[in-house]
Amino acid sequence: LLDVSWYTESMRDGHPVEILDRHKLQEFAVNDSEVTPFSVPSYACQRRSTLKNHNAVLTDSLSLLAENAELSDEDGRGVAFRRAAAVLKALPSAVTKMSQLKGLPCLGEHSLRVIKDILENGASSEVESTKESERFKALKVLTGIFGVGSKTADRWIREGIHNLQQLRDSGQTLNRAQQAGLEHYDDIKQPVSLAEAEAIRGIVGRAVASVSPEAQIVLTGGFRRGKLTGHDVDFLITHPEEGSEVGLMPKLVSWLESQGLLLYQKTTRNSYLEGSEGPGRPPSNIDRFERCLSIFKLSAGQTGRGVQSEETAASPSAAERRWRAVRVDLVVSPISQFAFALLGWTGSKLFERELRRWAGHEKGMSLSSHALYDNKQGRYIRASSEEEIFAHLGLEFIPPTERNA
Ligand code: DCT
Ligand code: MG
Repeated sequence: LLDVSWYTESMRDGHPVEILDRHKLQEFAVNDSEVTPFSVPSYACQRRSTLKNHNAVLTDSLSLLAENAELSDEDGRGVAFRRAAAVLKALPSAVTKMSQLKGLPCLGEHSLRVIKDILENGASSEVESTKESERFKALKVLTGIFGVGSKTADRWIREGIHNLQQLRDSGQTLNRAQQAGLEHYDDIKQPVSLAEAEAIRGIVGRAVASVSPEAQIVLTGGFRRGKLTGHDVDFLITHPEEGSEVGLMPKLVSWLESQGLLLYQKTTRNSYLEGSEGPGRPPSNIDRFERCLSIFKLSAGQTGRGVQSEETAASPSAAERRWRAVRVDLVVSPISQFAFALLGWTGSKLFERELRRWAGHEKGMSLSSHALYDNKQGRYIRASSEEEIFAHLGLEFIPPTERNA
């Protein structure tokens, strides 16, 4: 029914949020009547989360545990840590005492233990030992290769591969994405700057204009939320006339390839549309919503600020090469689904997950990056702007810069 990867994710999220009862909380609480507890709504999509974070030490620690859980295929634990970190990010000032956390949602026993450890000892022993663990370090390095997920990394680690050199020496068969990922590893692990994202926006914008003059392109992902760096650059492309977006992606990709701008690309048809012929989605919709995962070749001259990359023994620095590799995601959406696609691709990942959870649990609706379906009424709900979608969901509108949960 829905965009498959996101849907299964949100279904896994279906388990109830761990909220401590008063008795458990007492164990953690320092008895301090002067401290006013914070208060935040329980779903991240009900909160305004800017990039300002008064609790970075705590949220970095919880995010690291979330990352470790995700890399170990313990998604439930990962989500629990992500939700806890997001609650702390939303607080108006730094937490100094456990008693301030009384009554806050999404703070499970485990997260509270980590917070308490940091407040009392300056660091969490669990976070420190995770950081230092060989397994975590190996998982980070290997999944840092574009095209390598946690399952592949885990298999390699079990075969004794912990770093890039061991991988190169192992003779493992790599698919095309992984080969490109390994080749451009140093560039891809460098954050993409806003200037680089804007330069790529200009190039892709010109490419789109030349293959389909009326088509529109929007920068989505973290940069739309006001971030100054990202791990990639995300674009959403649409056409004002429904149906005219069909065939746009292959033309766009050919154009970019003919200019030598793509080091790697793989276009996939979105799984949501395959074989889906539900109401509001005629069979002719198939092929209309496509995604291209690419590695872009960005020349130094194109950003006007040079390229950022570190030199390694294996490859000459990006400065010497006068170009760097950048991960770029392109998505084409029909105009009828554009608002949903824009909302879905703006993120953050947790904000999206929480929107879907809110829709399902509180409103009996299914939200995806294509549509909103009312389960009770058995019908799709149309929307032509993000504002309308929030209104249909009974939520106050949260602008992109406040979706940094
Ligand atoms: N997205 C999502 N669920 C996923 C993957 C992606 O909801 N499983 C959405 C939210 C963000 C958007 O797609 C783009 O994804 P990323 O580029 O991974 O996230 P980002 O916020 O842009 O992060 P970064 O700034 O590091 O690129
Ligand atoms: Mg991104």
